[in-house]
Amino acid sequence: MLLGISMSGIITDLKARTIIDSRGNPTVEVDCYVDGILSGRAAVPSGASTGSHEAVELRDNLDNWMGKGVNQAVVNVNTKIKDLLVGLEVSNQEEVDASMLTLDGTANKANLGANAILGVSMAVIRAAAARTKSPLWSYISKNEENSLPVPLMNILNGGAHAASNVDVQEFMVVPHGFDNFSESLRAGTEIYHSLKAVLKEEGLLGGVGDEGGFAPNLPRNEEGLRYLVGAIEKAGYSPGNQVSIALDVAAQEFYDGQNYHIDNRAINGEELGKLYSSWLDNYPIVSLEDPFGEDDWNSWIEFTKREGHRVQIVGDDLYVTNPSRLQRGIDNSASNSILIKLNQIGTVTETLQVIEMAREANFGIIISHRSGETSDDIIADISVGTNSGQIKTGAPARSDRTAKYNQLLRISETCSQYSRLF
Ligand code: 2PG
Ligand code: MG
Repeated sequence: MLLGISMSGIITDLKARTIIDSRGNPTVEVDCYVDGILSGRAAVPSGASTGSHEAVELRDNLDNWMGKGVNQAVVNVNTKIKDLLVGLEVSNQEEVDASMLTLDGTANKANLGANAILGVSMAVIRAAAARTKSPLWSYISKNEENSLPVPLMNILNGGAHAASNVDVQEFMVVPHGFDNFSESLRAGTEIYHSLKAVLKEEGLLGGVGDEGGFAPNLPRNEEGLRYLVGAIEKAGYSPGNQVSIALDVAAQEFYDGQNYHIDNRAINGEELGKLYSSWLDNYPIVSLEDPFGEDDWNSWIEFTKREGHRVQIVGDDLYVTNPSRLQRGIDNSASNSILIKLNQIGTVTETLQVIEMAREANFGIIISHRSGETSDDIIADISVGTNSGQIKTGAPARSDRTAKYNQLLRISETCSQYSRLF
């Protein structure tokens, strides 16, 4: 009780606005008021290599903002969603999310927009955690022993995230052989600087891609692997023992429904699988994301059967954080891991459910940013709170990426356990 007013934990207002993201595109930010006090704020990320099965990101398609305005999504929060949720208990996340799904009434959130719905869902869980005065990661946690995730750090960008000729979208370093998160982060950051020095020496240092990694033109995709190994060694670390490599091929981007166009060749799924096997033979690769197109299930199944024992095979565009697509993948052993992105499915509740489903199937779990990001760092707390073991959030450069790494450093002051993977 404060001045005779009962502090009930009720959502009293929601306020959305347009802000701009790391690529200069508009996105939705939402404030959640509880008992009249601003208690939670969240901003929604946005992808470039989006899977076609993702929930709908509502864009205005008008002349302004190059067609990418989110005014309708903002209006939806400030009118319909606000009317729906004001008066609900902020700690009842499942009811909040379920009410929005009912109001939307579509399978892919096309009506209100997944960007409107997710902004509210994230702001509400932040507000609920703030009311309990616990950090978000511990509010999410189910009283288990929580660990900091191993970072997958994207230091060389290609594909849809860069203007280069490189087909593979992300070349990441995975600093796994360290005792704690901060040492891993330091190693990954030193390797980022080593890579910069090597590329500069060879006259290959141009700009950076959307996720802060360097974006050189390379004669073949395999050269990216060679540069990463060189950068790991130059920074004084042992490739494979201390620091390994993860790739996000994002193969849908160069798949025409029949062939994959890579290294200036058109090859089928089987041949592409063989190319990956040769990379696995020659480089310390621990994780391979989206090696095939989002509906090329047969290639996924065949490759997982053949190589799943020696590498993490991660479905991103394949699963789009969607429980029915994940179920199909589990039933058919189409991969052994999943990438989790909140805005692919559109609510916190559904995201947490998909994480649990993946855990029960013994899948590896990576919580991920999008290529278009904001300073919102919720994925850091979600990765610790759900004990995902892995996080993918770009290069250790640019504030939109470092916001997440820096939040993990803060969390590590109270949660010192570290995942020992790979
Ligand atoms: C991915 C992501 C994030 P985008 O494919 O995994 O790195 O990219 O957000 O463009 O889909
Ligand atoms: Mg991906």
